[in-house]
Amino acid sequence: MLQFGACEGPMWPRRRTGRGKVGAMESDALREAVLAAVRAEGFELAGIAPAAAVPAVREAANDALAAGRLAGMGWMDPAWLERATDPDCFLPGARSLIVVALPNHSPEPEPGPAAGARGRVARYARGRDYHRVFEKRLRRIARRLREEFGADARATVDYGPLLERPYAELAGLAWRGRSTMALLPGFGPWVMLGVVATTLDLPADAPIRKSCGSCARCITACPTGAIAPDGGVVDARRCISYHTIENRGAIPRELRPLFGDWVFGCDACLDTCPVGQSRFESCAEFEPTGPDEAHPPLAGLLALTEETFLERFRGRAIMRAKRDGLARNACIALGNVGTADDLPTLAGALHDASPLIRGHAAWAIGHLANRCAAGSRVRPVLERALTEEHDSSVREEIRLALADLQDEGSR
Ligand code: B12
Ligand code: SF4
Ligand code: SF4
Repeated sequence: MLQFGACEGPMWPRRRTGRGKVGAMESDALREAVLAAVRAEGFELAGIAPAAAVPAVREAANDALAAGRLAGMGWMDPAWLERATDPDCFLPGARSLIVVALPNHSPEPEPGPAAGARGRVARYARGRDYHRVFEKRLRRIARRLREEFGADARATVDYGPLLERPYAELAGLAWRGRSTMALLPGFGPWVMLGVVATTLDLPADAPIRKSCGSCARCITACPTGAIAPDGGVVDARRCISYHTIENRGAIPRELRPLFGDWVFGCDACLDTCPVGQSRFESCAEFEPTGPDEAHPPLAGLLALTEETFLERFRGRAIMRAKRDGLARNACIALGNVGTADDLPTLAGALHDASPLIRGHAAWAIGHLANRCAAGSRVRPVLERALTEEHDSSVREEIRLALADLQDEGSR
């Protein structure tokens, strides 16, 4: 019985539909014609998976949800996970999933002029928003499948709901790494994924039979210990990527010192992966146009207003963090990698309109002052802020920062 209000309908096998005007075409010839249409849109990396439900993945995802490992991503409820693991819900009558990938390991830009402490943006988010990079091309493929192949078709990148990584495995494109990333031969984890579901019945690719073997580098490299000791599971509650992108509230205090300079996403488990270390060309649209997109000056992020945030990040994945989220992340990064010269910037952020920023600025002032032996210099700043602050959560942050503050003589 289907639960959680999932879509109704048979699981597998399903009815054959949509052969349309290519009904007589040999299936191998049909597959080649479809893949040619996919390649014509610039997707050299593509594979075909049967549009089958994946109940084992659903179960694992529901376990993650029940254990709290999906943190605050409330949209991933059991009904969402049910739909995201059954392509028939995404496209009724779906028979095949065309899974495509675009490489995103763009080269590091030349270092910019000295601009104080800089943060770090995950590679996938340095250029154009990947949703936009994929969407137009995927929609054009779906249109061709409808118009030229007489089939139904529907495209997605990310939002589906459709879990993309398990289908990349089934499409013979990738295998699953301990970091939970889909690893592509030659490219490792450095690809973004997209899917076109279609009612065409296309011969599927054979899954790649590979595993991480004895490697556990991503598990060791994760700064926050978010990957389970045996791998294969990420606990979003500890994941820097989750917190800097999806979390709209306060970042757990004990994790903040571990964030380093990350202000949007995190590549630590990808950077360390030995798969795909050979050089390859990345999709040009993922390349940053300058150093500030990869390593933005942190003071500049704290100075953003809602308007300047929109102006600067429109069309880029960073929009997802929103202005307050990005400024919160910048506070933490400044606390971790800034110098005593950044204390006035953080003191200014104690007057930000957002309590989220004021609270994180208080933490960052305390953390940075302890790092640079400037405790006695900032103590009066925090004490004054405490007398002026009305928000209880910010008052608590200031109190904790004061309690942790080390005066120079006490070091
Ligand atoms: C939500 C989400 C996140 C969340 C949660 C990720 C997570 N690991 O749970 C957060 C914000 C933390 C995140 C982070 C990142 N993400 Co993300 N994310 C997604 C999204 C939208 C849904 C994934 C999801 O539902 N996760 C929920 C958990 C439960 O699923 P899971 O870990 O993927 O797999 C579970 C089960 O499905 C099961 N499982 C998986 N495969 C199989 C197979 C079998 C046989 C079985 C039994 C079980 C099983 O094991 C896990 C159980 O815990 C997908 C896009 C999509 N629609 O699929 C992108 C996606 C997975 N993310 C992507 C990227 C690039 C990232 C980051 C690298 C971004 C960054 N640099 O900061 C990090 C990497 C973190 C990591 N190590 O996974 C890419 C991955 C590409 C690739 N090569 O794998 C995707 C596919 C987006 C895209 N369109 O390209 N992401
Ligand atoms: S993205 Fe960063 S924090 Fe999240 S699992 Fe990978 S290394 Fe750990
Ligand atoms: S770092 Fe090692 S264990 Fe982790 S995904 Fe890559 S190959 Fe697998």
